[in-house]
Amino acid sequence: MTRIILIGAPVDSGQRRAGCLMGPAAYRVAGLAREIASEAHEVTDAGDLAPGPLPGVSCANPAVDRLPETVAWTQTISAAVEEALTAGGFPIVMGGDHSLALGSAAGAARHALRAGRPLFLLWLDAHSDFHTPLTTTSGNLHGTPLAYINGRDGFDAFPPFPAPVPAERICMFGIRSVDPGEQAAMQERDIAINDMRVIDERGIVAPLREFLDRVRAGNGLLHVSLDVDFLDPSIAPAVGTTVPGGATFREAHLVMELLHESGLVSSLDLVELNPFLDDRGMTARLMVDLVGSLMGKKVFDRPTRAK
Ligand code: HAR
Ligand code: MN
Ligand code: MN
Ligand code: MN
Repeated sequence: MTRIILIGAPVDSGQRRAGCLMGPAAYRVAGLAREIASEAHEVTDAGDLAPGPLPGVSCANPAVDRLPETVAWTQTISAAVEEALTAGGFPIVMGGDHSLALGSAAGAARHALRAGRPLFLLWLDAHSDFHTPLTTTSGNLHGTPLAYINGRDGFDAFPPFPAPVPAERICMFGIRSVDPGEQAAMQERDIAINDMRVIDERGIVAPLREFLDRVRAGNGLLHVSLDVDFLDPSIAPAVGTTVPGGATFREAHLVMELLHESGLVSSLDLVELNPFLDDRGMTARLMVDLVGSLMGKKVFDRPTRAK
């Protein structure tokens, strides 16, 4: 049994379409706590966070939108995630847009640093989110968290990332939208990029097992960041940045089932759900079902055989 701590993070400063701030409420309505409890885990809902006072920060790139608000959220979320992990819990951050991962990953990194263990990152997303505040042309900071986590320059307005995660410990799945500025930076680094082409050719299991083997061998902690747009828009319409050709229902569940079996995941983000764009709650419900699989739900409990 794991002690799950739900943390509401109604962040919407990382992008310009209103609605992500309703995300935590939608997860509650869709029964996230119930789903987790039904897999015999203890679950506490810590309620919703609020950002602290706005810091007086600015950025050389005039396109950047709502920087002070995003920095304030980063500090609040980082502290909450670190506290949950230190208390022996498994934090699930209910977003909110993907800029919340600037904070959740920082909190996980600070905890890992103190535990003397390496942090690994699994990024499930249509987008690579590898911009810095200096390279983004949209100015939407939800496109930047992975660059912050990897320790790229350009984040002077933010608290320094505690123990940046090297490329070899980062793995992306579902990628099908990369901006030219991100492309160049990613090509210089040894990140495992399982874009949709790789998933089409190899399936999702082999590349995921390769990554999980590395996490296990390194005795690592694993932070998983699940962006709604990882999923194909036909099954998950409630997101502002849909990209066709995403993960199928079964591919997504399979990822969660393998993650459960691995026992390696230590914290999770659920990001980019915009309930205002949903179709009768289908996306919120699918996200809740995916968490169910991560918590150990299966159709048939097979007797364990020697492998
Ligand atoms: N790369 C684009 C930008 O920087 C789109 C980023 C969209 N990001 C998310 N999260 N929706 O993955 O604006
Ligand atoms: Mn994202
Ligand atoms: Mn995305
Ligand atoms: Mn279980």
